[in-house]
Amino acid sequence: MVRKTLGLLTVLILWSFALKADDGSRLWLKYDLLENQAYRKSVSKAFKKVILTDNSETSKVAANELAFALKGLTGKSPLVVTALQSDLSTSKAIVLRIGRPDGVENEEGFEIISSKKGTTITAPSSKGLLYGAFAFIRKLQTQNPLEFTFTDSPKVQIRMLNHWDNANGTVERGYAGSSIWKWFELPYRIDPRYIQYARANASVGINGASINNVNASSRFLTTEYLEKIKAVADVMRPYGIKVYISVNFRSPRTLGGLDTSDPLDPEVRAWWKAKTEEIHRFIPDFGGYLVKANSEGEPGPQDYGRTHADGANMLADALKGYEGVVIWRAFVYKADPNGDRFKEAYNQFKPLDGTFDKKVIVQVKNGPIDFMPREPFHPMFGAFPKTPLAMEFQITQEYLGHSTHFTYLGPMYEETLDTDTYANGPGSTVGEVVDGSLHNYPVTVMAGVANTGSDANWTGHPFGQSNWYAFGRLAWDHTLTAEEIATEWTKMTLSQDDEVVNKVSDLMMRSLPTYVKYTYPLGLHHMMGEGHHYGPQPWLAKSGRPDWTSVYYHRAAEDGIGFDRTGKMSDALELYAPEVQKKWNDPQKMDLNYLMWFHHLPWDYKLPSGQTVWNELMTRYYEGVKEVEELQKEWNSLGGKIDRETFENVKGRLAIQQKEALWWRDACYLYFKEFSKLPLPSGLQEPNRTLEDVKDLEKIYHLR
Ligand code: BDP
Repeated sequence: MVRKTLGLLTVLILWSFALKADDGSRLWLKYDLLENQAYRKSVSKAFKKVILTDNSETSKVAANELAFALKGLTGKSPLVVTALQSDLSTSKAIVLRIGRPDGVENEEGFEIISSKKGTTITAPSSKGLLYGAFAFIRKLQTQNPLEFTFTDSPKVQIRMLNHWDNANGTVERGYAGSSIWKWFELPYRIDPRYIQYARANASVGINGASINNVNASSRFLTTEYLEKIKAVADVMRPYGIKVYISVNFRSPRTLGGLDTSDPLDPEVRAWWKAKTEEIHRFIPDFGGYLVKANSEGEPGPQDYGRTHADGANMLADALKGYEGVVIWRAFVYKADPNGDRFKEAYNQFKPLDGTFDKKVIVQVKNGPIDFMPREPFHPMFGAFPKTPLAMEFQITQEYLGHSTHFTYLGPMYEETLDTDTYANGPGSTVGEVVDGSLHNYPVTVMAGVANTGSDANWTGHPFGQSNWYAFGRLAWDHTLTAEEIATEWTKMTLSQDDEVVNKVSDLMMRSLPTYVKYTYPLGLHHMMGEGHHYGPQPWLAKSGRPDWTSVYYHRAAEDGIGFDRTGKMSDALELYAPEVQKKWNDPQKMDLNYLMWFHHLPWDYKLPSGQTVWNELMTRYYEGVKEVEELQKEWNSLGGKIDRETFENVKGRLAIQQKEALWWRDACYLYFKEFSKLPLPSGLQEPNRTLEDVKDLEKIYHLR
C-alpha cells in the first residue's frame, strides 16, 4: 500500500515537473503570471481594455498582442475594442492612436504615455504602434513602474535577419536543427512557427528577413518557389517584416536559358527586370535582393570582366519603381599566399565608392576576416562616405562554439558599434557610420546571420536566444548597452527574481571574454577545425586555399607569433584613420585583445603587464578554462531557481564546454610550445595528454 502511494506520488511529482518544464519555444515572450502581487494588481487595475483607433492588420496585431500579454501577466483578459465600435472612455485602457508626437523621429517610432489610470501609445504608423505595443509589454515584463513617458525611434531603417537556409532544409552554419522554413509544405501549409517567428522579430524591431542562403540556389527565383515565398511574406507583413531573397548571379543562365549572366548584356538586364516584375506580382512590398558575388566560388560580375558596381547597379535598375533595395556583400577575398585577406574587400571596393546606384547598400562583416570571436572593426567602416554600408553581424555561433558554448554576443556587437573610426574626427563611431548619421546615408541597414532552427527552443543553446534578442535591440538602437540588454532579456526569459537576474546577467557578460581566453587570446584568430569550424586546429597548414589554413594567420615560428600588419609587413593598419593606426601600431600601448591581429612578436617579448608574450598567452588559456569551471559552478548554484528544463539544458552544455575549453587550451599550448620551446609559467599544470592525442580528437570530425 505504502509502496503504491509512493509510486503514485512520484508520478504526480514528475507530472507537476513536466507541467512546469519550459521548452523555451516562447522565447522572451513568456507572459507568465507576474509573481510580484502588488505590481500584478496595479497592472490589472490600470488596464481593463485595449482600444484600437484604426483598422489596419498591423494595429490589430498590436492590440491582440497587448491583450494576450495582459492575460498572461495578470491572469485577466482585457477587452479589445475599436474606438469606432465604442464610446467607452479611455480611462483604464491602453489606447493605440495614430499621430506624430514631438520627439518621434520617423515612421516606425512611437511615444508611450503611461499612468496607473491608463496608457496611450501614439505613433505615425501602425508599425510604430506595433513596436510601441511590444515596448510597453517589455516594460510590464520587466516590472517598470507604471508612471512613465517613453519616446523611441529606430536608428537604422532596415533591421534584418539573414537566413543561411537552403531549399533542402539544411542551414549553413546552423546549429539548432533544420531550417524553420518548410519549403516542401509551402504554400499549402503554414507552420504556426512562422507566426511565432514574426512576433519574436517584431518584438525587438526586426523588420526584414532574407529567407535563403547567400550561397544561393536559383531555385528560389522559380515561379514555384516565388509562390512559396509569397506565403511566407503574407504571414510576415502584418508584423512589419519584409521578405528579401538571396540571389545567385548566374540565374539568367541557369533559369533563363541565356548563355551569359553579364550584367551589361541587354538580355540579361531584361531577364532581371522581368523576374523582378514577377516577384512583385507575388510580393508587392518585396524587400529586395541580397547578393554574395565573386566570393568563395560564387558567380558574379567579375566572371565577365565587370565590377561589383556593374552587377549591383544592374539589379538596382531592375528594382527601379519599386521600394526594394540591393544589398551587395563585401565579403570577398582571393587566394593569395603572399597577400593579406584583411585588406582584400577594402581594396576591391574602395575604388568603387561613389559609383553605386542609390538603391545599393554594401554589406560589410563586422571584422575584416570572418566573424572571428574578437575582430577589430572592418576598415571599410568610415572609409565610404558615398556608399551606404550595412553592418553584418553573425548571430549563429560559427566560430563561437556553435550551440554548445555559452557565449553572449551582446558585448561583441557593442564593442564594434562603439569603436571610433575617426572618419570625421574623434567621436565617429562604427554605429554612426551604420545609422547613416556620419555620412548622411540615404538608406541604412543592420543584418544578423540568424541562429534559428527547428529545435523547440529555436536556437539550440538557451542563451542563443539572447543573441537573437541582443542583435534586434542593437539594430534598433546601437547606443543600448550589452549589459542592460542582458538584464532585460533575463527578466523576460528566465526569472523575475532580482537576485537571479543579476547573477545570470553577470554570467552572460563574462561569457564572451571567457570564450576568447580559451580559444583566441591576445588577438589570435582563425585557428579552428577545418570546414566545421569547431574546436582547435592551430596546426592546419594545408587546405583548399592558403587563407583557409591556421598557420596563415597565427604565423607561429621560432621567432615568435602573430600577423604583422604594420608598415613592416602587410600594412593593413594603413587602411584605418591615423588615430586608429596610432592606437594599434604600438604593442606597448595597445589593447592587448587585438595584439596578434597587428603584431608578430618574439615569445619572450615583454608586454607592458611585465609578462612575456608566451607567459601572457598561456596564462590566458589557463584562466579561460578556470573561468568556464566557475561559470559552471555558478550556474549549478541556480538549480531550483530557474525552470528545470532550461537549467538542465544549460548545465549539460556547460559540461561539454568545460571539456572543450580544456581541448582548446591543451591543443594550443602543446602546439605553440613546439615553436616557443618554453615551459608553462610557474603554477600552471602540464596537460595529461600529448599533441598527438589532441590532434586525434580533431581527426574524429573528418572520419566517414
Ligand atoms: C563564412 C562561412 C561560410 C559562408 C561565408 C559567407 O564559413 O559558410 O558562406 O562566411 O559569409 O563565415 O558568405
